Amino acid sequence: MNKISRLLAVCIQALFMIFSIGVFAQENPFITHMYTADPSAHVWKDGRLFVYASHDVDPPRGCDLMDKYHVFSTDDMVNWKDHGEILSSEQVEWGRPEGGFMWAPDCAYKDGVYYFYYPHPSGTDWNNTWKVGVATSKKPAKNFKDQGFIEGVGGFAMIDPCVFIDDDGQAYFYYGGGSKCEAAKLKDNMMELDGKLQPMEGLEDFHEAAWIFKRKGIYYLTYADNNRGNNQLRYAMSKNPLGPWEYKGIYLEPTGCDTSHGSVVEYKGQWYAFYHNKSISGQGNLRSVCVDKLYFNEDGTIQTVIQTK
Ligand code: FUB
Repeated sequence: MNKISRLLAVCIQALFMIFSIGVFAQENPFITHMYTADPSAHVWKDGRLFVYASHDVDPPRGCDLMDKYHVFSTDDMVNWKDHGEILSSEQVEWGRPEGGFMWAPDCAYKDGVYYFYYPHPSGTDWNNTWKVGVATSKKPAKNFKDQGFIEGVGGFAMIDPCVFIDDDGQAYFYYGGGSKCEAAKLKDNMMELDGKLQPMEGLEDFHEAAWIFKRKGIYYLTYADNNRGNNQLRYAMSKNPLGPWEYKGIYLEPTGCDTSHGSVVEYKGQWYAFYHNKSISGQGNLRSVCVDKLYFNEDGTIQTVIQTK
C-alpha cells in the first residue's frame, strides 16, 4: 500500500467511526419529551425491543412522586415509539394510599402473557412497606391489569424486581436494596415464589437495581453500588443463575445522577447497555433514559461503557 492509499484507508475508517458514533450519539437521551428512569429492556417475539421505564415527575420531590409507567419500543435503535402510560398508583388497590413511589419495574413474557413487575409501598411508612406488584396483559405495552403482589417478598428497602427466564423456561425472581440482594425460582404462574428467597453471594458493594442476563452459557448480575451521590453500575458473573457470583468490576461509571440503574440486552447481534442520566434537566431526580453499545472481552468480562452525548 502506498502512502496515499494508506492515508485514504485511515480517513475512511475515521469517517466511518465518526458517522456510527455520531448517529448513535444523537439519540442520547433517546426519550426527550418526558423524564424517564430505570430502563428495563427486552426483545419480544415480534422482533421489537421494548423498554419499560419509570417516570420522574416534574417538579420532583426526591423519588417520592414517581408514577405512571410508560413503555417505549423500537426496531432500529434510532426511532422510538412511546406506547403511553401502562399503570399508575391509582390502579393499585393494595398500594400506599397517598400514591407515588412507582419505582424501577421489569417485564417478563411467558405463554402468551406479559408480566409487569413493579416495586410499590403498601403503606404510608413507605420504606418499610415495599411490595412487588404484578400486572398482566396479553399485549406488551397496553391493557395491563394489576393482579396483586408476590407473597413473601418485600419489606424495608427491598425494591427493583428483575425476572429472568432461562433457556429451559425456568423463571427466576431477583430484587433488593439497602445492601441486600435476594433471588428465588418462580412458579409457572410467574406470581409465586417456588422455594425460599436466598441471598446472592459474592457481590461487592451491592446497593440496588439488580439485572440478570445470560451470554454464552454464563450468567451476569449487574447492579448499582453505594458510591455516594453518584452510583456506578457493577457486575458479577456465575455459571449458576442463583450464584455464587464472582465480582468483576464497574462497567458504567457515574452518570451524574444520585442513582444509577441499567439493563443489558442483545438486539440484532449487538449488545446494549441501557441506563439513565440527568443531561436534559441537570437535576439528579429528573432523569432520562440512554443507551450505548456494550462490548465484551474474550474472557467474557465487560468493557466500560462509553457514555455518548
Ligand atoms: O427510580 C427510583 C429508584 O431510584 C429505583 O427504584 C432505583 O433503582 C433508583 O434508580
